[in-house]
Amino acid sequence: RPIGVFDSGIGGLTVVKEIMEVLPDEDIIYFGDTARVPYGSKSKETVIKFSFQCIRFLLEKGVKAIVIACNTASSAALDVAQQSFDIPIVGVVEPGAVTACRVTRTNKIGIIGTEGTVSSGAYEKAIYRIDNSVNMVLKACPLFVPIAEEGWQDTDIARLTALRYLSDLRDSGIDALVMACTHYPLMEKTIEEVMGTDIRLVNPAYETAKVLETMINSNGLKNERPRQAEYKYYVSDNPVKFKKVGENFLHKPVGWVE
Ligand code: DGN
Repeated sequence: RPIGVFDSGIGGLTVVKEIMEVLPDEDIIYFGDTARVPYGSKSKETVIKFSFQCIRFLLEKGVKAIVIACNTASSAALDVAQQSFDIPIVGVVEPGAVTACRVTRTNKIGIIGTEGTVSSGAYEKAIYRIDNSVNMVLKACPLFVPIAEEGWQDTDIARLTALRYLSDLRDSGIDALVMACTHYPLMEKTIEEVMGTDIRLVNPAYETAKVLETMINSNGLKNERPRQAEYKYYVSDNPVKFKKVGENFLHKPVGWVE
């Protein structure tokens, strides 16, 4: 049976990319709610409602586990989804928080995400649950999202935007920076150029794939008869655009989309 992954749109493909690398034998069914993106500006109740609809859609496809590959949806809906559905569900917030706490030496962590994620308090909650002595600096970098979707992540425009958003953060004493939005791993090189190599960039997409691997193995859900894995993508609007923009996120062609 496949692993189900959903996001508010296209960004979750950065998580799919990592899952493909960490769990190459697993089939994946992806749902991108492209008709209703962004979730970041919507109320918590609405994001929970949408997330439950995405989960039910994936359950109908027969998935064995679900990854909420969106920071906004993970922040709002992970806990209640875990209580409401009888299937393993993983989000992206916790794995990023755990890694940031593990790598920091100065005990000061930066977190960048959408307005919605930054104002939700979800990262503070997740990090304080691990270590309540950690200091955090949060910053919304909304323009990174359209820049990544435009494929401009390695351009002067990206560098100038990163400089504008991140200069204060760079000089704030943090030594780890969580890229807490699905689109930001595309900007990794540019962000690193601005932040310098002493600040460790944490990619929750990769960490989430590792958590998923552990969960799949410990629940006996691993695909025991490996063959060429199958990937299917469903979207609620505009599959043509999804296919075109998605390549930049997946680093390879997006195959079957409906
Ligand atoms: N997928 C969203 C996130 O990770 O927060 C970014 C896109 C959006 O909904 N604004």
